[in-house]
Amino acid sequence: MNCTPKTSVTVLGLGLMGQALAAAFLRAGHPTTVWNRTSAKADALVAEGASLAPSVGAALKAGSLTIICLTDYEAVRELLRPSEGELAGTMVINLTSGDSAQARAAARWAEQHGAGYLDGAIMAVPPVIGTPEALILLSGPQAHHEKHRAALGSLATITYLGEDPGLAALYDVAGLAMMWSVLNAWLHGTALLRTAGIDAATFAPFAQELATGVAGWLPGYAEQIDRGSFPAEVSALETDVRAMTHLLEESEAAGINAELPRLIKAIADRAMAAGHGGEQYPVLIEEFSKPAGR
Ligand code: FVH
Repeated sequence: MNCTPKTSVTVLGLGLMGQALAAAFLRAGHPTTVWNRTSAKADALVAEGASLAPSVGAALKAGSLTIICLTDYEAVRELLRPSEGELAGTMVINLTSGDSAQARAAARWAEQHGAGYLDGAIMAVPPVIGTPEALILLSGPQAHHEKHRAALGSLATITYLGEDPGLAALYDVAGLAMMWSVLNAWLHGTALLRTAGIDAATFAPFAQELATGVAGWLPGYAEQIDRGSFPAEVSALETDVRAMTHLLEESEAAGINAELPRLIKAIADRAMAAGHGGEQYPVLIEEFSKPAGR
């Protein structure tokens, strides 16, 4: 039997994700206090043993650790401002999605009010919270992370990224760029194949294998980017650009949306015009690292 005393926790915000977080704490045996603007969303958790705090201020004082998971940072501001006098001496971990500037501003604000603060990003859907499959990224003072990582381990696998409180949000949006780019590429390929009567389910396994293969190139390409040297070891950009023309022309001829191939080619064309045609694909990092068209 594990007799280690469990950290008392508070969860502010009981949307789909907040409810999953609170339920995972309860399952792991943490004394759990909850609060939500719409209090009925706490009913099932209270039935499972959570305590419902009568106010945000009381909720902040109830746990040695407060998790916040609301729609956005504007909601976090609206929620905490009236109770800012209660923040001193509390420890807040904000798992609300946002950007790095919002995370850094929230960290400064919490610090000014005497609260410890870590910012986090949840890379998981509610049903997997409480399992190692769920991933939570955290950033902010390392001492806070070390103190609270055991309790946070009841929610997910925790990856600590560093002292800059904006890092979790930055990784989060970088991950979103990956996710939507891969999905859009797959949707474009699916739309092309459907013009020949091939359905999405037939293309999906082929696309999956392709995506896995491309993912395997990343460490080598990352080395080139970090060295700032892009020798064409397997293919030159000018060869890729010829294939981009096939993609664009095929898409236009098929009468499907050609915005994605046009964008792909426009970025590569700029790198070609800047004299990088003989180098390898990751040389495009130079185009991705400045505003479009400069
Ligand atoms: N659900 C998911 O799959 C994900 C995946 C990864 C990241 N997230 C982020 O988690 C945040 C919350 O998401 P959610 O799915 O729990 O969202 P909702 O179910 O819509 O719940 C929103 C909660 O926020 C409360 N709220 C909104 N505005 C205010 C406010 N001004 N004052 C106080 N509370 C506010 C809302 O309260 P109520 O409407 O129930 O009264 C909910 O508790 C989000 O950042 C995702 O990006 C989710």
